[in-house]
Formats: sequence, structure tokens, C-alpha cells
Amino acid sequence: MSEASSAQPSRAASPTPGREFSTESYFNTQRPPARLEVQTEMMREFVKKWDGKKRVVLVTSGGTTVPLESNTVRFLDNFSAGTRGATSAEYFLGAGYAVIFMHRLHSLRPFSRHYSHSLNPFLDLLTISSDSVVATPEQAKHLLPVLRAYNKAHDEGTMLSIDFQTVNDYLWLLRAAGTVMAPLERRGMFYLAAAVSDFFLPDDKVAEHKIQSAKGSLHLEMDQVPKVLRPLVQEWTPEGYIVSFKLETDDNLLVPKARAALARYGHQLVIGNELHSRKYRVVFVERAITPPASGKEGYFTGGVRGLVDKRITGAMTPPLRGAVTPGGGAYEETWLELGQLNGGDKEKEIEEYIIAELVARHEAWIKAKK
Ligand code: PAZ
Repeated sequence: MSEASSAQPSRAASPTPGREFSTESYFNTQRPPARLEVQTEMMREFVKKWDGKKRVVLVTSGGTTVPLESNTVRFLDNFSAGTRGATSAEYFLGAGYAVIFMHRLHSLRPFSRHYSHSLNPFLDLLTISSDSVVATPEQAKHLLPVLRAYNKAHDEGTMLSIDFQTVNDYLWLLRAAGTVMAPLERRGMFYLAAAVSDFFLPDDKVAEHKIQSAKGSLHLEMDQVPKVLRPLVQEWTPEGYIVSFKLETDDNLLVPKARAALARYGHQLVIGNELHSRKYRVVFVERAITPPASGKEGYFTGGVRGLVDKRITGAMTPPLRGAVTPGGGAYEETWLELGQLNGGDKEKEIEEYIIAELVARHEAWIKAKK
């Protein structure tokens, strides 16, 4: 049995309802998913195969569910089609990484995402020629590079797909991935783009059978999901390069929340994105290595509880770098905006630029150790 799956839950030991589960109490009380051991072994083999040959990235993608019944008819879901994760995985492969693509079952996947049934149904690509089926010349032009990259990844075995459905599956798998990737040390990257529920129903609160409406209204009290970024950073994979995402619907919260996450968990980078602009604008927030002199355009100063919240300079037009220097800590922001990066070519995808930035940072992170 793998390290990740060896903890057997004691179903009686769940903390008081409504309390926040610690990571330890979570894994001691919640049942592991049925395929955890098999999936852990697949990840272990994959990491072993590529260790020393390629850098390895774990990409998490799509939303997690919270089932209301163990024979599940109904569940709560998290928004996310898996576009960010699937697109990013393609660019990581293109940049020479081996990719563990940990995704929500039936969410978008690298390569096939170009032909999703709703946006670009594959039957529309095809035409009948005599008795055979071929892609139309116009479609073939788009399909060719996608198919080449897909075949390459398939033939070389550079991508491993691992699926999850519930937030519980996700948490167990993340712990397993962190553990099996630890030997990669700095050569491993974590790109946590999945939209993970903050709340869940512990096993002992989940109804076994379909909840009956005859009982009237439904009251749910959910518990908080443990903040697993902390053990990921501090215990499971202390050397990995860890990138988390922060989704907000209020632009003004992006940077402060991203800084707070960095201060709280101590990882390398938070990518902030706002719901409606996420496909063309993101902000990288990280600790500044060399705090620049204050007073320059695009820089920040001030601070509250070690975090900076006051912008003192003029408008920031991305991409630019800003930094803050609150009592010892310093944060740097890099905005990426599609229109500014490629002269307004809307065919481009922001993930291309995100991954290029990350590859450079990962390289620097690896070199900094030597
Ligand atoms: O899958 P998608 O492309 O529709 O959305 C991507 C995203 C917004 C879920 C992702 O970029 C992200 O921010 N994930 C983390 C969400 C969170 O704050 O939990």
C-alpha cells in the first residue's frame, strides 16, 4: 500500500459539526476513493519514468463536486469547464514537460478541447469523399498541428491523465501526487488550476439514499475543507515549485487575497484571475527577490498586518511589475493581458504566455538551489 493511501479512516472520529477540519483529522476520518492506490501507482511510475529526463508538472483542472447522498443523485458543483487546465497542459507539453493532468471526470482535456461537443462539434469538421470520411481542407489546416501534438504526447507517453469527481477524491489525490513528486525536488511543479470546493459534507453527514422531498425543505450544514496547500508546501513536497490560482469576482480583491495566500502558505506564486476577464487577463503575485526602490511607477507601499493594501502610484497598465516592501516582506506583481501581449490577436491564448513565464521562473527556481 502506498504512503498516501495507508491511512485508514476511523469513521467515528469526525470533529464537532461546523468546525474546521485539520488536514490530519480530515484524512483520519474521511474515506479514500476506491481507485486511490491504482492512481497513486500510476503517478509514481510516471514520475519514475521521467525523473532526470524531463521536468514534471502536475496540472489540476476542472471543478470538484460535493455529493449530498452516498448513492449520489444530487451534488453541489464548482464552476469550471477545465479550459485553463487543459489549455495549460498543452503548453507545458510543448515546453518539454511531462504532465500529470489531474482533472474532473468529463471536463475539457488537452487537444480534444479544441473539438468540444458544444463549441466545435467534431461532425462539423468532416465531409464525405466517395466512401470515406475526411476533414474539410479548412478544418484540416487547424486540425493538423493539434493532431501532431496529440500524437507526439501519446507516442512518447508524456502525459498521464488522472480523474477525480468529488472534493474528497481531489484532496486524497493531491496528497498522493505531492508525495510521489517529492523526490523530484525542485524539478517538480504544481499548477493548481482546479476550482476546489471550500466546503464539504463529511462522510458521517452524507445521507445514504436519495434525500426525500416529502420531509420539506432541505437544511445543509457543511464543514470547511482543510487548507491543504499548507501541508503540500511544508510536508508533502517541500521543494516543489508551487503555483496556486485565486479566482475572485471583484477585481479589487485579487491582489490582496493572492498576497494573503502567499503569506499564509509560503509557496512560490499565486495567479489571480477575475471571473469575467480570466481568459485575457491574469496577475502573477509572488515574493519579490530584490525589492526595488520605492516611488517608481507601478510600485506599492504601505502595509497592514504584514500585507500591503495601498497602491500609491498611478494606473498600472499590464504587463508590468509592481512591488511592495512591508516590514521585511516584499511582493511583486506581474500583470499579463492578452491584447497587450500579442497586439490584439484574439486567436492567441493567455495560457501560452502564462506557461512561458512559469517555465522561466521554474528554471530560475531550480538554478537558485545549485
Ligand atoms: O476552467 P476554467 O478555464 O473555466 O476556469 C479556470 C479557473 C477560473 C477555475 C482557474 O483559473 C482558477 O482560478 N482556479 C482556482 C479557483 C479558486 O480560487 O479556487
